[in-house]
Amino acid sequence: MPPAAKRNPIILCLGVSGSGRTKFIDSVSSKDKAAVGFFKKMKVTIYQALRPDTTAVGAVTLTSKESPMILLDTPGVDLNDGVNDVKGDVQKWLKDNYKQEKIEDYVDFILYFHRITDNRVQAEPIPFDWRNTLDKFAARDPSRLIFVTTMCDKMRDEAKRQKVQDTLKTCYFQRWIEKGAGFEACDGTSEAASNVLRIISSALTI
Ligand SMILES: Nc1nc2c(ncn2[C@@H]2O[C@H](COP(=O)(O)OP(=O)(O)OP(=O)(O)O)[C@@H](O)[C@H]2O)c(=O)[nH]1
Ligand SMILES: [Mg+2]
Repeated sequence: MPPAAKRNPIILCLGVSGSGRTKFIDSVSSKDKAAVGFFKKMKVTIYQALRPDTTAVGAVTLTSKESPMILLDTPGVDLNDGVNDVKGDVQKWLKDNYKQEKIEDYVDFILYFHRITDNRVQAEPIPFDWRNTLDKFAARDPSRLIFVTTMCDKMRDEAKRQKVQDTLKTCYFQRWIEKGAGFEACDGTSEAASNVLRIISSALTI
C-alpha cells in the first residue's frame, strides 16, 4: 500500500443492495445533515454524485488538516449479472483516478455493510470474488476491514440484536473477525457513522 500521506486515504464501502452504504456516506457529508464533532468542520467535495439505488461508483472527499478521506460508494456486491461488473467499476475508478486498479493493494479501509435485519443470511453472504478480495485485503492488515451492521434502530430488542451480532461475528464474518477485522453498529444517524470514521481516522493518524 503506498503511503497514505501522498494522497487522501480511500475508504471503500461495500455491501449488498440496500445495506446502507449511501446513507452512511450521506449522513456524514451532506450539508443538510451536518455530521458531528470534528467531521463538522470538514470540507466536503463531491467527486461523483452519490445516488440512491446506486449503480455507479460515487466518491465524496472529506477534507480537514488531520483527517482527509475519500469515501467510495459502490453498487451492491450482489449486482454482478453479466451487465453490471461492480468490481470492474471500482477497479476502473481507481485506474481513472490513480492509475492503480488492485483494490486490495490500494484501498486503505474497507467498510462492509450488512443490515442487521437480514436474519436469513445465506451460507455465504459475500459473493466469491469479493470474499477473495476481502481475504487478500485482510491478509495485509485485518483491522482495516470493518463490518458495519446497519438498521440497528429497527431491532430495538437489545438481546435479539446482540444475538444476531454474535451470529454474524461467529458464523458469517468469522474468518475475518477472528483475524482482527472490526465490527461496528450503525443506526442511520450521522453520530454512529462519525464514530466509525473516527476509528478510521485515528488508525490513519497513528
Ligand atoms: N432505519 C434505518 N434506515 C436505514 C439505515 N441505513 C440505511 N437505511 C435506509 O435503507 C434504505 C437503503 O439504504 P441505502 O443507503 O440506499 O443502501 P445502499 O447500500 O446504498 O443500497 P443501493 O445503493 O440501492 O444498493 C434507504 O431508504 C435508507 O434510508 C439505518 O441504519 N437505519
Ligand atoms: Mg447506494
